[in-house]
Amino acid sequence: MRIVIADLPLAHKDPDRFFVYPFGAAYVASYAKRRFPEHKIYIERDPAGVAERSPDLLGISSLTENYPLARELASQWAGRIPVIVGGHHITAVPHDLPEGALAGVIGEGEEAFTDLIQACAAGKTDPRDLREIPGIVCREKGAPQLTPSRTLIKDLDSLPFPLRDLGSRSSGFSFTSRGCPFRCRFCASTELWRSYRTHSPEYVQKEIRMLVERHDTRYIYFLDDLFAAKKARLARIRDLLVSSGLRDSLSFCGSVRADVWDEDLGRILSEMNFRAIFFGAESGSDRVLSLMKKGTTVAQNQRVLDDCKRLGIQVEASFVIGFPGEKAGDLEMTLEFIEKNRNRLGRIGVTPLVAFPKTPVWEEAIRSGKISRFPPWETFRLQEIDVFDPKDYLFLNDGMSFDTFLHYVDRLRSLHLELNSPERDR
Ligand code: B12
Ligand code: SF4
Repeated sequence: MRIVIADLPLAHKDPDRFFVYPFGAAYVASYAKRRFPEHKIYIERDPAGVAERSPDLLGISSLTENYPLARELASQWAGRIPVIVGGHHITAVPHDLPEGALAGVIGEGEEAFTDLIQACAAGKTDPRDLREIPGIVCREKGAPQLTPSRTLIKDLDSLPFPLRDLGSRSSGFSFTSRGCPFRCRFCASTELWRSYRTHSPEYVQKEIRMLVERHDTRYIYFLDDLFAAKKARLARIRDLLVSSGLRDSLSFCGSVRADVWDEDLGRILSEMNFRAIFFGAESGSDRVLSLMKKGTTVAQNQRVLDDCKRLGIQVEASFVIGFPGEKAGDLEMTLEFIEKNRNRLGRIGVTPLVAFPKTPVWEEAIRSGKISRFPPWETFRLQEIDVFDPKDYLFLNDGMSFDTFLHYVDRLRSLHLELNSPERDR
């Protein structure tokens, strides 16, 4: 069989400027390749390019914002070949399975996808044949039916490295853990990964060695939700990279949280050659951090910025604005926090809140009638403040008027432009 996994683009983003490795498709593909060496498996990033690959089975990887595109692609192929949808959106809203698609995979995709390939290869494409496969959704008599949920893969090291066949772009990214131990109220990661699991430091070292030897990688961006969740694991990764000499030709960036940060962690990252960290500072107001159930404080955020300045690690901090309950005074504090830390911040991200399906803020907006269960998904897009279009935005905040919010959007946009200017000396 020829199997194509389409990783869908975002309508409003230039795929060249915003390229990041499509790990969902890449893990699912490498797992299936190992189990079925007889099948040909391709990742396709251009929906129009799917036909050129003459697929016998089509997988589609999609988030919420690009789900309308997933539905369109599914409808082009459904009825001709089996179509299987995976990723964050179908996981959170399984009842939204496109008409004609054979199945949706809920959550972690490697095992369910291979079970489905096996069924399709054996000609078992009636939904009744698929009832025994855990962790999927199928349509029976037109209505989406879920099978029992699937247990998560216990040993992440049993997974092969993700397929890296996108030429020179295959390098530079790694995903070393699944999930996050925390539960911020706006985060859509929790629903998919359910718990926090990690690859061992030895697996991480092996993958980094492969990236260096095969792809001549010099800089690695860890895409984990929270790379720095466990200090002991990081210390071991650092030791392995130092003792093997790999550290000397590499630098890194990855995510931290202010409440896991301490002097020791800063030292470990610095010794590992971390050039930059990403962290969700989210707000300059403790009241809003508490509404978000972020579990961190402004003082902790400040400490990360102070320590990183001293250590020479660049900080890229992100902020969420418009959270339900946030007031004008809170946004004033966020502005002040950013202004005061101008010389400690690298680039910043400021995004108006989007309530992604199944997050606690989504559930609350459904309960209060502010969102319907099947809204137009294309409006569920995180808009950086520099391209923010108020026409498309669903404002969920009762704590201030939309006009007041827009006033702060303008002020924050100016700061954003200044701090993110390519001419700025960081
Ligand atoms: C790194 C990251 C980014 C990077 C790279 C994105 C990318 N292309 O991978 C950047 C910063 C660019 C980014 C941008 C965006 N991101 Co982002 N991102 C992440 C993050 C932290 C990790 C993504 C990743 O690499 N995962 C690793 C792989 C292995 O996981 P996976 O893709 O989910 O795949 C598994 C399953 O979903 C399933 N699966 C996936 N595809 C398929 C296909 C088939 C056929 C099958 C069977 C199964 C299957 O099996 C896979 C393996 O088990 C996640 C949070 C998270 N930890 O998942 C958020 C997350 C996915 N991003 C999110 C969002 C909203 C976005 C943006 C839309 C924001 C925006 N408008 O700019 C864009 C979309 C960009 C894009 N086209 O993908 C949300 C998605 C919520 C939602 N319901 O849509 C998340 C969950 C963040 C959050 N915590 O809320 N993101
Ligand atoms: S720390 Fe980050 S990844 Fe973890 S729950 Fe909060 S927002 Fe999500």
